[in-house]
Amino acid sequence: MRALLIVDLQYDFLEGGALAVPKANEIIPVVRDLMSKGLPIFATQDFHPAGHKSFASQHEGRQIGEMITMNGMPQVLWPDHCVQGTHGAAFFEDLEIAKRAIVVQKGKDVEVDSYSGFFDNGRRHQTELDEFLKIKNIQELIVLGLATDYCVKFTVLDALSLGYQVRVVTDGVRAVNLNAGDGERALAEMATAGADISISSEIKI
Ligand code: VGL
Ligand code: ZN
Repeated sequence: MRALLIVDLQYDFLEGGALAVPKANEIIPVVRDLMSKGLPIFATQDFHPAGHKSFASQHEGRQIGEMITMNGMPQVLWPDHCVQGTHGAAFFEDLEIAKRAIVVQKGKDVEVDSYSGFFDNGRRHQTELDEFLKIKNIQELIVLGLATDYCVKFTVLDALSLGYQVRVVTDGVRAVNLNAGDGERALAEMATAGADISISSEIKI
């Protein structure tokens, strides 16, 4: 059984948001179209407590976009974003994701970041996503959302490692591109790990 997996389609990653991903709003019609096909829909939501340690604001003298070591792991420092209870953390309303999708929240531990919808970055804790997919007998995921080089990439790599078949929709994702080419490199990495990379028009449902 196939399902859509929509990654972090939240106001803070869209145009005008705190961590706006370039051209993010271009994916909205693609997501809308695929959501109309009758597939089961799952969605991840980046959902940080205020003062999350991935925020540059919590590290004196550090800048947004800088790389630090946090709990022994490399960590990019982000602007404050997707803070629980704020508008920026909400899903893009028009698509009615909260109503139509099974939602899994991540990034709720103040000490550790969580790009993947399945595990935190230290792979110490697992979310409910794998369990929810198994309950619905899903083996194949069609993945869209934000951002290609962070949450999409790590969600896809974990999905593959858990044995799911994965298709990434190129016109349904956009990258932060802190370094030029990060998005393209992320897609190449996902393909090498076994993901199919397709434009939405090639996906027949
Ligand atoms: C994301 C950076 C920080 C993402 C989330 O959704 O790709 N990126 N938090
Ligand atoms: Zn985040």
